[in-house]
Amino acid sequence: MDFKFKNCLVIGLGESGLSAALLLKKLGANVRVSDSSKADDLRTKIRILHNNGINQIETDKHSKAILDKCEIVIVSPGIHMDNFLVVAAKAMGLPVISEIELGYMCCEAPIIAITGTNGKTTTASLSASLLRNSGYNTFLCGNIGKPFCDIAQEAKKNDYVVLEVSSFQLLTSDKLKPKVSMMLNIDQDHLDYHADFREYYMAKAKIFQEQDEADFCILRKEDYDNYFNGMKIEAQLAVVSQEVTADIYLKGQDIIKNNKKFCKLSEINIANIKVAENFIFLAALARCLNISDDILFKTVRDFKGLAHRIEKVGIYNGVLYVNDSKATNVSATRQALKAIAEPTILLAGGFDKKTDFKTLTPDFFKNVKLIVLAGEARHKLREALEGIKPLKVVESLREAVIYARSQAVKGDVILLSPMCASFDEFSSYKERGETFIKIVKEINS
Ligand code: UMA
Repeated sequence: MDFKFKNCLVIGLGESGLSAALLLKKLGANVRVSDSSKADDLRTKIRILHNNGINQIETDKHSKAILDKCEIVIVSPGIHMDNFLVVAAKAMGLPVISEIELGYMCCEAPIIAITGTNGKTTTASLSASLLRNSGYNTFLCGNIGKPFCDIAQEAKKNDYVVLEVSSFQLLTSDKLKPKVSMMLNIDQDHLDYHADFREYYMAKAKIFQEQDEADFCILRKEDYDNYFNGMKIEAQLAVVSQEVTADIYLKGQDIIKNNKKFCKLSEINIANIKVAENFIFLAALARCLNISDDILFKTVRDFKGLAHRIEKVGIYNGVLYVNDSKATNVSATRQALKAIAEPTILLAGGFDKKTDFKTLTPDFFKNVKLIVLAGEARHKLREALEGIKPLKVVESLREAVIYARSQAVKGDVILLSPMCASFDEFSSYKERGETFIKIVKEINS
């Protein structure tokens, strides 16, 4: 699409909105921006827009007037589809596209797109390392934190873009055609944003809908059977699993590839990768791109793990503190609890995403000796978990850590793995994780 002189509206002036606006300006478009936050809160970003000659900026509200003569709308991922401006733009017949779709339109590099309820950031980071170790100039972006539009024009056709994509971003992406799509897993999440669970996983399915037979799609066998069987997937399909026979799968302690024993779990330094599924997907990606086993294993050996994802904070008085603030849904916490064998005090709660916690069983909390609940969702969680494990409800993360410390004995693990978003008390999971680390260090100093 030629954006020159096109009247484009960007909704939302967060990281994605700013990046989209600047890219559109470079492409010669007439850019306008609308954000419902106060101008004061957007000060720095507004200054950047002004410095780049973008002056039509609406703040404090969204008004229909901003759509006047508009030809295309670019939405930030956090904007709901029932947002007043989105609804009005659609009613006017205007195309409404995501920031990643805009990036895709302006990018000549092949894309490895990674989605799933959990493990996206770890698998995207590992995939970027795999490609770099194979000699490719590789850009890592998307939901991981760096907007695609930041690098879309910089990435050239012999490079690779590894794009972490959320369901929010996929919902308004109809053209995205990755060279390889990876759908790591599907579980309940973001039910406060999507109309229902089906809308959530169907948004995820957009990751492979434009692919053709020259592309690859890597999917978990169980997800394929449960959600996508019967859907047209034209890409070459690789199914993987931790439970059942597939192209690459886990059998006991062995990884099986093409019906042959490939390696042992212990050989892949699972302590750093933590979740076998991440490795299985990486091995499938290496297979699609003909990357050697040597490079695959080197990538895995060198991986140091990610901050806020089952991250060891330290051992104090024989108690290990683990920061898993990035676990903003139930299945992420499930993975963390599976990765920890020691008796665990779990710190949970935060901003509720309309999750049904009543489905959780004692089996889920097998090694857990106590659950300390804080945050907005604490009472909902208490009601759902009553009788499953001993519970303590407190008012803040700080109180939760202090109480957990008072109950822990040598050999225990205190795990922050909230099963909820952070927005009740913090601006992001990063801020929550950093606060947790600060409290742990303070009270143990
Ligand atoms: N806004 C409006 N109108 C509204 C709602 C919001 O104008 O009705 C404005 C806000 O005032 C704010 C801006 O929109 O100024 C925020 O936009 P945004 O929420 O889309 O956030 P960005 O800063 O653009 O960050 C987004 C992703 N955020 C979300 O999806 C919520 C980031 O993922 C991503 O890293 C970034 O783009 C770059 O691609 C974060 C995230 O929480 C990490 N993702 C969710 C997750 O991983 O669970 C999906």
